[in-house]
Amino acid sequence: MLFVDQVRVFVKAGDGGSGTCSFRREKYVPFGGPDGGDGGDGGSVLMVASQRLTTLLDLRYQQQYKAKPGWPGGGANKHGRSAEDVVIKVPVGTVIKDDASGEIVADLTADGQSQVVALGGHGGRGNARFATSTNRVPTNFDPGTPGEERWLRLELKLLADVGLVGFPNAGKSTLIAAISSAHPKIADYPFTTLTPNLGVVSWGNDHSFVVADIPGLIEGAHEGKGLGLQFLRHIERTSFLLHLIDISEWTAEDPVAGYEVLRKELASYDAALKSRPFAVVGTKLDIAGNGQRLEALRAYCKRRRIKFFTISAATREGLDALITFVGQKVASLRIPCETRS
Ligand SMILES: Nc1nc2c(ncn2[C@@H]2O[C@H](COP(=O)(O)OP(=O)(O)OP(=O)(O)O)[C@@H](O)[C@H]2O)c(=O)[nH]1
Ligand SMILES: [Mg+2]
Repeated sequence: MLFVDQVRVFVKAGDGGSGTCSFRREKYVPFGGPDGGDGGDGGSVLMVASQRLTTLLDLRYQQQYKAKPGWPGGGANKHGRSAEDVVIKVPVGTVIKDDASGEIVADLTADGQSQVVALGGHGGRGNARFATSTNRVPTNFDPGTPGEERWLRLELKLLADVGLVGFPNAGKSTLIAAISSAHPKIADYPFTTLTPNLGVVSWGNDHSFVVADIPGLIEGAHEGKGLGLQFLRHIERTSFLLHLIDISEWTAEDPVAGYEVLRKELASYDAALKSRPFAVVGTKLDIAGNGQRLEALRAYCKRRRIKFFTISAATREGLDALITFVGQKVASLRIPCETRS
């Protein structure tokens, strides 16, 4: 399925229905008073977050959403019917921005959360409402107010606790497949993963956290090389990062240099992401050979006091220790700052 995480849409709410000018006409009742009813309200446009959706794809196909206007008022004090709201479903994690000002209209982070993005116009008053003791035959009425309209920019930012960041082929998808029930594509060529995957990892008695596996980064990603940095958007909301570095003997790149490139690319995307808590994970321990590359990375991390793990998703060595550490870390980071001792 196509993964779309950015779209522009136009929303237009319905105008309010016009009030009516009318007078009571009945047999044997001369001089019937004003009886023009009010117009109905125009329909609003709403966005609702739904857990069932994982992409903004539908909104790429339909770009314009218009609600109907309210019905005009009628004679005999009949109020016009209000129009129905138009409801647009979006995935949980959708940030709605006003396209012109860039201002955030809403950030829908919970299933069922909704936001009115274009408010329907109010129905106008009919002439019956203008009658006073001094003006018993008013002919004025309100036309109804226009519905709001604007262009919106939607950005999907997945909700996950932990982000996996690494070069292509580092073993990110293999790790998420080994520790959660996610089934991403895994292969020994770069850029196997083209769209983010989420996996729920259970640990301890009844704890869990959500991991996001995103497409690999390469040197120069900030200049658009490879798939660029666009997918880092999906780990912006994470509280913890894991940098996966391939330490197997067949890999040509130097693991320490690779780590430094990763950090540099992260920093060019967003300084806040660079200061996020993280740990380094040496992957493919089962094929580490004489362990020279592994030891070089371990020594480097030790010197810089960076938490370092080694794992093999193939033999599951080191996975339990990693999961427990990350689980505890995520739990401590989830506690709001005020209550943290
Ligand atoms: N022997 C061994 N091979 C592994 C291990 N983890 C991953 N691999 C292999 O490494 C290759 C790349 O793994 P992926 O999980 O697809 O790598 P990725 O980081 O998701 O790569 P991209 O999606 O391209 O960014 C695959 O052939 C995996 O089978 C491991 O622990 N041991
Ligand atoms: Mg992958």
